[in-house]
Amino acid sequence: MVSVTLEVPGIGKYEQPTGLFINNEFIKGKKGQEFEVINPTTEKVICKVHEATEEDVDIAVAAARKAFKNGSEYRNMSTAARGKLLLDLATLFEKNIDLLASVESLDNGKSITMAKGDIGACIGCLRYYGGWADKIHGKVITTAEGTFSYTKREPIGVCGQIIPWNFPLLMWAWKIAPAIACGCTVVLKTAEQTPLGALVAASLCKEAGFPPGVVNIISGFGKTAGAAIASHMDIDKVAFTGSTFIGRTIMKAAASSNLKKVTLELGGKSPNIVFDDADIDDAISWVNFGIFYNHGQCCCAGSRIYVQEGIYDKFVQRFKERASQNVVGDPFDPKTFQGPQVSQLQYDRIMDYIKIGKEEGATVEIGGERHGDVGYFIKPTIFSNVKHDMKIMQEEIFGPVCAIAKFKDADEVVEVANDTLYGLAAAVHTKNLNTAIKVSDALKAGTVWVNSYNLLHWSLPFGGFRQSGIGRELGKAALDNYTQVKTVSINMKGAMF
Ligand code: TXE
Repeated sequence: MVSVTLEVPGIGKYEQPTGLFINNEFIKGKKGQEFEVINPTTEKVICKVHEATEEDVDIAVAAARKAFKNGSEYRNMSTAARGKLLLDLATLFEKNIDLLASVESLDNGKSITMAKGDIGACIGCLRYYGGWADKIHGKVITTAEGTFSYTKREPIGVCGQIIPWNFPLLMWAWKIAPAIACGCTVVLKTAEQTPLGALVAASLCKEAGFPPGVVNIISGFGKTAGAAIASHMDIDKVAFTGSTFIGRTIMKAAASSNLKKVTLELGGKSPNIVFDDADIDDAISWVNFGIFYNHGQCCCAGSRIYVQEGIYDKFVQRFKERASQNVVGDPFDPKTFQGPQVSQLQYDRIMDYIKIGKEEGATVEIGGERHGDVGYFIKPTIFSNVKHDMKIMQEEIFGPVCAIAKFKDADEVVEVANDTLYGLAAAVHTKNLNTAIKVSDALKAGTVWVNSYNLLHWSLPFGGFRQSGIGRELGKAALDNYTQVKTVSINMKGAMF
């Protein structure tokens, strides 16, 4: 195995795989290149991992294609046996929860408490899709006497999957689990910032008994390995989570190569709406969680906060007090709520937006600056007096920064909430059932939470309206992404013409 010995707080020494996971082995890349993985808390190098280039993508795709061939060990498995692979993998995640969570915190900077929550959600997702594997059916469709027609849901084939760095293991599970439930094989590229947890998880796939070539995990960069996946002629489907900009690139590459099927989960600028009649304490708690959870690095982050005029002043004051209490610091301290941003680049992007917000004339209620001297930490930042056309109200910041604005009534708030390119998520806080339903109906978003925020569940479809994406992940809906319908029509009446 290509690996290094690392030390993780709370775990001690462990063997971190660093190779490309192809055919159930950790191997070096063809060009022999490696890249550094940085600890965002200390800004120091954790280790180097092997880098996949175009040639390695070809090798991984060939392995996945071979595993997908009719008559292969994988294709000969019963659907229940395939489901059991995911169930066994879930059990191994459970056994290794401390290791997986610690590696995730080290690599990404998220607090250990949140990382454990992520692994719990991975386990739920793996089990959920393990349960689906033997329940994916077609239909019998009657058209006329003497004909017999049915549909089957067949696996799409070799799937390329490209994931981001904000939830490295959770995105891994969201992508791998439905693909395997449907009988596909996978070449997954992790984000260059956070390759470590996925490689540990890859070794658990082998331990769970996945046949070689079914799951292949490669570390590498977007412009090389990612682009090679998107334009590969022998990949049948690409699933991507990341920026809207790169989502568009991937769709173009898919269109100009082999028209592979595409699903995209992209950016957002989600509105979080608080009405006068909401329970103010609960609403503040959810608004705080909605934007500052995972350091604001959530595609569905509630970054635009609209508060009705009757409670606006009280809300801003109390929200400031609440957010100031969020513990920012060492991810391995169980009391920590917010760790560092993932990278220098993300830190710089966010600080740039903070500067722009100040220059545009918004008021910094709290934060607006770096936290500490080392690590990519940014203080929770709340802007008020934000106008609708300001950049900080329009563009995805992807950090612990939110903008608050006042509104008069439901019509006005729906209008501004919907005036965005995005449509991933939204929330409404009110005690009035009619308001909750009417406003949820009017909001253009793939998910609307009422009196909560960020409550995702593996059985609930998740994805974007408009430029927030194409297709839905999670729930039964994700099975559509990894299967295609075949119609078989049998004529039982002899020649007709
Ligand atoms: O994203 P990229 P970045 C948003 C967020 C953030 C911004 C930039 O606003 O500030 O995107 O983040 C791979 N062909 N989100 O630069 O570049 C890349 O290697 C194929 C929202 O990190 O989209 C990584 O694996 N792949 C988001 C993945 O795409 C390419 C999560 C995401 O990187 C590629 C992350 C290419 N040409 C960022 N270029 C969400 N929806 O949750 C890059 N990649």
